[in-house]
Amino acid sequence: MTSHTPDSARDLNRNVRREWRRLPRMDDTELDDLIVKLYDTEAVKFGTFTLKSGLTSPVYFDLRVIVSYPDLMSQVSSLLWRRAGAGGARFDCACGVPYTALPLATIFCVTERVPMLIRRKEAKTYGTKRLIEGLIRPGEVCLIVEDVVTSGSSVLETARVLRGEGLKVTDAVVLLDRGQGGRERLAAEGIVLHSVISISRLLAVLVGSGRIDASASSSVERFVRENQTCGWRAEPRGVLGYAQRAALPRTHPLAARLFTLMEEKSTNLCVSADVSSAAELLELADAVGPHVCVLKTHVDILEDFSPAMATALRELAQKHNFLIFEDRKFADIGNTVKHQYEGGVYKISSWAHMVNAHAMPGPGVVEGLRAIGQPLGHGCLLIAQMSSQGCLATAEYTQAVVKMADDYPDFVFGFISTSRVSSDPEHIHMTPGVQLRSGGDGLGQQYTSPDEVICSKGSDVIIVGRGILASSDRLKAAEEYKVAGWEAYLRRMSSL
Ligand code: S5P
Repeated sequence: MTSHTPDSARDLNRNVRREWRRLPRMDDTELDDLIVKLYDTEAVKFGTFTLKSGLTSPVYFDLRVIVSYPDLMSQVSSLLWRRAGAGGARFDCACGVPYTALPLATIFCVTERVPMLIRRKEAKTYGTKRLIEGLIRPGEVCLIVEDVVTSGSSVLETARVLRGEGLKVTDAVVLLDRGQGGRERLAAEGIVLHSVISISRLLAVLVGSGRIDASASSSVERFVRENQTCGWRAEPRGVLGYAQRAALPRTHPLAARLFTLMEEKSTNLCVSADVSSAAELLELADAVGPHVCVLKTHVDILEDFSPAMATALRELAQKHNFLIFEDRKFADIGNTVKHQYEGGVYKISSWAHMVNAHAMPGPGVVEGLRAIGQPLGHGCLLIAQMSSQGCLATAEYTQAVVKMADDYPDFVFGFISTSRVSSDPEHIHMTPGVQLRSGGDGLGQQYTSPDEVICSKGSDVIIVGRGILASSDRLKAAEEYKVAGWEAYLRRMSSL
């Protein structure tokens, strides 16, 4: 059903666009004040909540309550407007995602003189059977307004309906981004998400104002980290099997080799060879070699490292067709990591197919390593999340790591993470902190089962150390983990 936007409305839009530059900026105090008000009105609650998905969450957002606070409604809609403007959104009309964002969009549109559209949740069974109410002019750009974004699916649903009517959707503005992958999912569908409040800011302000304590804040951060929705479930390209991912044109050659050998050997197990003597390392590599895709080393734990040992390890990697991953966790300026990677006693770049790095120092760390490793055909994993309790990586940090990986496709081919953090199927995810039994080690390590890592978290490779090393029969234990990891992968593929 096509209608024409009256010329007067378009003129008003033009006026509105000119006004953007004159709008007062959002200052930090105003945002902090809003966050505290949201807490005080119980629009944000902390405790134990069962979500629609069945997940138990330490935080709950119920923005519906703010309709009872007119000042808050007005402040929120003004902030949404300013955020969209500051983010460079350009639009002809706006539509709120039903229902909570409807009144917000209404205030926003009336105050700023923007034509509004209303999306029906169900088409009427009589009359026009329209899904959208209001004047639709195909080709115009419609801004979507939302209260909270988790996976982005509500925004996408609204976008699909609007696009189905011939409208363009390029931007969405949201009061709160939970940092669980919605932004990436929307970006994949061509929609830029502008958020007024990020989860990390919300937590920092509530801790700072004494509303919540640091432990409530870290349990929310952990929840956010461990419940990323931008994984393989959300991204159809990510549901491909290992062999198909090996064949994608943008897959890094080392990742392609790894995906291929995983499929050939039916294994997604990486054994973490955290042993202290060269002889034990070589013996372990020879024993578990047929069952692993990657053997991970901490070369600085060895008491008797020698170049000859490194050569022998390379021969075993060749014999059993696995890759060697030196878990060096580089974290310095580019020039220093370059020397650490190439030189010193260990000369890591001469024998390890892959290494990993923290993104904390900024892109220089990748550039330093890449200068040495890329010409040798080596690759690097960035550490996006860690398995240890109290890990400081926030959702925003993890997203920044993913962005950094995207900038170096010829060297960075995946992540160390507790769950899938990139929806790009060319990226491989390797997850440590895996045991068949849950629990920890008393020093902060937290264990998750192979099934959860591969099926629920959407990761690709399980990294197992003491689950195998502490066993009296390491070979048998490795075989058990290999079967558990592979069966989880087959289940994941068959459940799609
Ligand atoms: O977040 C991390 C990242 C890594 S690489 N958590 C980890 O545990 N690791 C490494 O994985 C850690 O250094 C160790 O080598 C291995 C886990 O060993 P496990 O004995 O606890 O299985």
